[in-house]
Amino acid sequence: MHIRRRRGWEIPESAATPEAVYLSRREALGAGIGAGAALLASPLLATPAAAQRVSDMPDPSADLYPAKRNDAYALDRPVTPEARSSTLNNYYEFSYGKNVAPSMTRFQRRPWTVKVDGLVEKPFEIGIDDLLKKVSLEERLYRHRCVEAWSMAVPWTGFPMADLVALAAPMASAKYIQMESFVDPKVAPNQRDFRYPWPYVEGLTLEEARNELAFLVTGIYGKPAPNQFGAPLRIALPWKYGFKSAKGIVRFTFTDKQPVSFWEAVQASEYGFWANVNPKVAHPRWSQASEEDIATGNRRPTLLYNGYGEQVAGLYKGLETQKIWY
Ligand SMILES: Nc1nc2c(c(=O)[nH]1)N[C@H]1C(S)=C(S)[C@@H](COP(=O)(O)O)O[C@H]1N2
Ligand SMILES: [Mo]
Repeated sequence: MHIRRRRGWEIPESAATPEAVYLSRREALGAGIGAGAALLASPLLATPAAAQRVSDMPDPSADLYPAKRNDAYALDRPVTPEARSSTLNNYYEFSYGKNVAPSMTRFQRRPWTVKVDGLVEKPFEIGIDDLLKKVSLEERLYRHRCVEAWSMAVPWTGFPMADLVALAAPMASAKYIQMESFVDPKVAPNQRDFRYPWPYVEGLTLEEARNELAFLVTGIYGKPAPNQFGAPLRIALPWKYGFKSAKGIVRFTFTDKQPVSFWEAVQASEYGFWANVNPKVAHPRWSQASEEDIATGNRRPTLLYNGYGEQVAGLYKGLETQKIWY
């Protein structure tokens, strides 16, 4: 049996509860005896091998790619190869491990409806392809930093979150946006794990959502995003830890109350609302002073706001002394 050293980030965010530690250990030890039985029982996998899996269906928005690159967002490091970034993901609805794609065989990217509600002039629901007609896609090179102290750099395709805020026409009383991921336990096996408060929820202040960096992502590497990256709609907030960047988003609720995020609900002592990247504030389980590049394994010092201070520092004026980083 091939045994290798576990790296720090392989004791993942999902280990935030003792139950999850037990579960992942059982998964590792059990070598999938239970999982094997589940596969046999699965009607989807019992279909002829020639039948196309729903998760492999072509994306109807493929013609929109590649989108023009916006050169305002440059990198200080090479782009992470897709072979690496697409096999080291966090998507707990599907897997508590990092190789998520194989657990997504039942995921379907269409139909996909996005709901905009709460403190807005006219709440609405819109299909993802109609939403794509109302915005224009561009490509941006962004760094991405997980609180587990690993990082990558990728070419996302998407549109500014500010454009969605404009479509929503928030009322003056709206101060925050809550983002919700999809719920479908038939598709996402871990949503049957009632120890977690599904759906995955994240939140931003309205001011953060309007910041130029807040980017709603539909694609990566010049094509529609593969499922494990959070297709067909996720967000990228490169100055915050990765857990703020919800995947598989189906709802944006404008509110006057600070949203309680998924991880905050699980373990408030470890995860807070702001989650701005800060090398000086250690997470209880991970120093944030440096990070490991998932492509090269090299470590580099972590930068305040993940190096995006020029764009976002102004959002936090006067808050620096608060313990706001988790
Ligand atoms: N719905 C949902 N969104 C999620 C997560 C998740 O488990 N579920 N994980 C988060 C975490 S912890 C990180 S680091 C990023 C990972 O994004 P990537 O797999 O594209 O690198 O997605 C975030 N968004
Ligand atoms: Mo993360």
